[in-house]
Amino acid sequence: MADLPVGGVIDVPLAQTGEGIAECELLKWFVQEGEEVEEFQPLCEVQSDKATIEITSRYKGKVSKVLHVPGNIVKVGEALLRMVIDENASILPSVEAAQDLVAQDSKINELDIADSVLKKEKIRGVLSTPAVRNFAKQLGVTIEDVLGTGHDGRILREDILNYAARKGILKASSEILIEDSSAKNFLGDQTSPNVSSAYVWEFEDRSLPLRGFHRAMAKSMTLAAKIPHFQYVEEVNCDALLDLRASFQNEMSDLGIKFTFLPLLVKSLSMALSKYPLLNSCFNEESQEVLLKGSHNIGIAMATAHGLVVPNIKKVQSLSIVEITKELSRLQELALSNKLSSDDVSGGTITISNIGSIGGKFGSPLVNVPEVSIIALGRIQKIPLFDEDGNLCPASIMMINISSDHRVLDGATVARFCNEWKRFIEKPELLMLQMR
Ligand code: CAO
Repeated sequence: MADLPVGGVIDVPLAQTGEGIAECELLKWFVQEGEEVEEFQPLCEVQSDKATIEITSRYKGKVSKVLHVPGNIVKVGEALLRMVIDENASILPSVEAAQDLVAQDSKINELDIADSVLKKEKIRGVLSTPAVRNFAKQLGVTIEDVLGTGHDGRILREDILNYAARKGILKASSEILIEDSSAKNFLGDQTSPNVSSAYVWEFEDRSLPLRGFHRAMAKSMTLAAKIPHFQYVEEVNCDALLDLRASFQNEMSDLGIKFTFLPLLVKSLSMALSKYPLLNSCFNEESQEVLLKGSHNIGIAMATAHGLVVPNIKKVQSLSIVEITKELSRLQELALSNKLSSDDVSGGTITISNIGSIGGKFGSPLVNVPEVSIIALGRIQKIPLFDEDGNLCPASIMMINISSDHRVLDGATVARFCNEWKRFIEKPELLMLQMR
């Protein structure tokens, strides 16, 4: 470790925020120049490819200069701010020391960060300002039901907006966020290009720097496009799924959960994966090895105002449908407020993109590297079909498109897997035979 100045000026670097993370976007400052700072006091919030992370101070001292503005991309090891440190300060790592730390302790650091983020996420409470409470009241939202994403679990205005949008009390939160002037600060001045609010009547060219998850998507899709893919498309009859969902809604209303089709699809997917583990694998190009993953960590693509993010539901093979529903809801809430932890978005083994919840017959996505399969679900649509006796009858049909890494999977394996999954979706009672 380099010599440490005591009672002097020190540049505080951006330490490693997770394995393989080279840079982060500075989202916001919690401190300003001239402010006295305690050890462990939050300094700023940054966003990596994987998660939003609060950076806390290792020092007691005074901020003499902030070196970046929100929106800047800061490299790991680069100075974030300058501080005049307290005479009695203990250990004060320098930039070089932080970089050493990066090399040696990235794994530990990542776990620490994931842990601290998780701890923060677990804090549920009714910490909020009167204005936010009033806002919740106006919308008819019970504030106790809302997960606070502010400091120490504080419930913010955008938490209320996201919750209301998710529960269908309001239109999509992203639309409101853009319209809402206080929320403009939340998203930054830069309106996300994939979020529409009103019609735009300005015809000047504009340059939009890629930030946050959008930047990560650009990187990961460029990588994925190099992989030889093949697509397998199938139609699935969802009549039984619709009945089952209606039955869950009616019979289990006391659970206070909104059931959608997705948890049923996720559970039946896991069941089919148990028979075809090759679809739940990762490919290591360097060693030319396929790693069959023991857990079914099923990723769900979520388009948010902050970009596309894919949190995953861990160990689906051992979760009940109620547990999957609750976990999906937790992940969706955190995704909308940009508060997913790196644990939530790491370790996925296969991905579902339910594009049909927005619209469209089918999509043809690219795999989420190093996974080898991604499944796009189209919109469930009622169409006329001939039954076995040749009579026309209505059926709720959904197109599924399985995109796979052709270096690992062949068409026959995917077709067999799809037949199995389709059987579970069309006759969900079969799930009971195998469920543990
Ligand atoms: N076809 C028809 N209806 C569908 C559907 C589908 N494929 N998927 C969902 N729905 C319905 C739901 O049942 C629900 O209906 P009700 O309001 O009548 O109950 C409604 O659409 C809204 O569902 P939802 O989106 O809130 O919930 P979900 O569990 O189905 O999906 C989530 C959760 C997080 C995947 C979803 O909210 C979301 O973000 N979807 C966007 C998908 C996306 O961004 N894909 C990425 C594309 S780029 O790879």
